[in-house]
Amino acid sequence: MSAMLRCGDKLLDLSSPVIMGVLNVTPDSFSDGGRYLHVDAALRQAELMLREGAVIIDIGAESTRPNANFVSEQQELDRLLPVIERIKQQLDVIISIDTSTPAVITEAAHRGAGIINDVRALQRDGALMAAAATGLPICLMHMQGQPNTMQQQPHYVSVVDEVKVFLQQRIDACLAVGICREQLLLDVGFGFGKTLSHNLELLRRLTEFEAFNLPLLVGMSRKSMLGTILGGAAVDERLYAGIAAATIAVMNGANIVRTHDVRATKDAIAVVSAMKF
Ligand code: 7PJ
Repeated sequence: MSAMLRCGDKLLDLSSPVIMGVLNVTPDSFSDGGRYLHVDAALRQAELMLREGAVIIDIGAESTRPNANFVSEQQELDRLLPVIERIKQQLDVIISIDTSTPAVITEAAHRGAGIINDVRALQRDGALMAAAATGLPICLMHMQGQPNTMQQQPHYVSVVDEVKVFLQQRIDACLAVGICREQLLLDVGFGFGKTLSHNLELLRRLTEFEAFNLPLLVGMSRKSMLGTILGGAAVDERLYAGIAAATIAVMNGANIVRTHDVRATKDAIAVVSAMKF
């Protein structure tokens, strides 16, 4: 795996693990919905995460929680583009865009986004071509099913094998449209069509995904898998469990940790880095 990733006009150093801070510009995200709808508030939150040690800010306008409202392409553009422009103007940070929508991929790249993060791994019509045209790094994430129904009855014969096969298929689809392998990042998609035991098996066996020789991104921050482990802890009671999960992920090979809790997660992974890298 290459230690340096070109993200538009910025370089991402992956020689040790880094933090991707989550910035939702949705009115209905499960943990911080509604708070950063306004551009100023979004900028302040990005600034805070940057000060706390985030290297990437991941901006999303579509909530993928079960029963989230559908977001149109226009709504996504309206929510995201002003925030991207403002952060790009004001802060020295890599902007990642959490989207599956081709027009959003294209417009975000024009405004200086550095990474495309797609929970649907570029499976929407036109997304592969749109992403290829940007030349930016792309995170391919595994999900079983669709966001509104994915947690109803997740089923796998072997979750690790099935996620590997899916990711390989999406890598091949990217290569077929001229995307370079070196542009790709992989994510097993914790919580996306997975039971607690599926999530735990993926976390325990995350090292196997190092065989792809591509950077691994993980996101478990505040997710319901942590709430379940804790016997029903609410979203705002999952911080310490999230730190433990992020620590294990980094010990098992994760290169980028996507989190709402930047400061705490950064300190935890610093311990792993000090030991390992
Ligand atoms: C993930 C994501 C994740 C990547 C979300 C939430 C749900 N992108 N976008 N990986 N999760 N790459 O934050 O709980 O796990 S949205």
